[in-house]
Amino acid sequence: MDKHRHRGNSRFDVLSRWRRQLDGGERNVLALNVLLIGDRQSGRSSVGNALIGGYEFKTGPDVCGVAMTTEYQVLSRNYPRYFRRQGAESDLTLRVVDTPPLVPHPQGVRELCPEGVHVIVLVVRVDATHEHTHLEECVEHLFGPEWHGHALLILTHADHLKEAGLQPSFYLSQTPDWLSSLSNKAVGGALFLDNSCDWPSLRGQPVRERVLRLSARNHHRAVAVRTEVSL
Ligand SMILES: Nc1nc2c(ncn2[C@@H]2O[C@H](COP(=O)(O)OP(=O)(O)OP(=O)(O)O)[C@@H](O)[C@H]2O)c(=O)[nH]1
Ligand SMILES: [Mg+2]
Repeated sequence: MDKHRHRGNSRFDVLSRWRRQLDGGERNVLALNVLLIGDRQSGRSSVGNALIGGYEFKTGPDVCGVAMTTEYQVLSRNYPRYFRRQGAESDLTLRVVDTPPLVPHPQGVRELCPEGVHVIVLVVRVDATHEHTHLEECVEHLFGPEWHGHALLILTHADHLKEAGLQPSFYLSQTPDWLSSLSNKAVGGALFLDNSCDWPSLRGQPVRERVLRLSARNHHRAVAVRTEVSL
């Protein structure tokens, strides 16, 4: 096997994500696949909207226990001249994949992201941590232990924390074992998000920055969804 290949990635794949554009000057484009995973009503679609800086992902309360999001949805957003790399300006294109609650089907994710996922966003509500969501088992099933290096934990409904006068650091020190485990294993760390305020483009800024930083840490290598053979 080619020693540079790693779960569907090769140097060629990595380089091919950097392409040239000719719209008044050449610049690079980095395209990242971002997968949202979380329990019903965790705030996944709202996090998706923050990432794309819009309202295209449908959000709202569940109806009679049925999630608002029942099918996969992919939305892309290009951020022109978002960062500099090796002295050149680069666009950032985020391909955000919203999923039905928990247990996304490996085949579904593979079809939407055949080249793999760069960043896995685990979405948990700060006020729903008493419900053990088995999020870790779910992400481990999809990606194997490699998920750690690609995961970012987003704790939504941070406004409820503010209202209760709780500091994020105190909150994290008091979380149940399943959430501490997620937060310790996710290399991208934990980020608190209040989706009830500001424009999505504004509140999405720190999320996009974390996504980019985490992906850069992995040299923009994607993690592939496990197949039956790799299990
Ligand atoms: N107060 C507050 N409400 C939020 C926050 N994030 C999401 N919501 C609301 O919570 C509800 C669920 O948010 P969604 O983003 O639709 O959650 P979801 O996980 O995609 O939901 P399903 O697709 O039904 O599983 C919506 O009414 C949102 O407006 C937040 O940070 N604070
Ligand atoms: Mg949704």
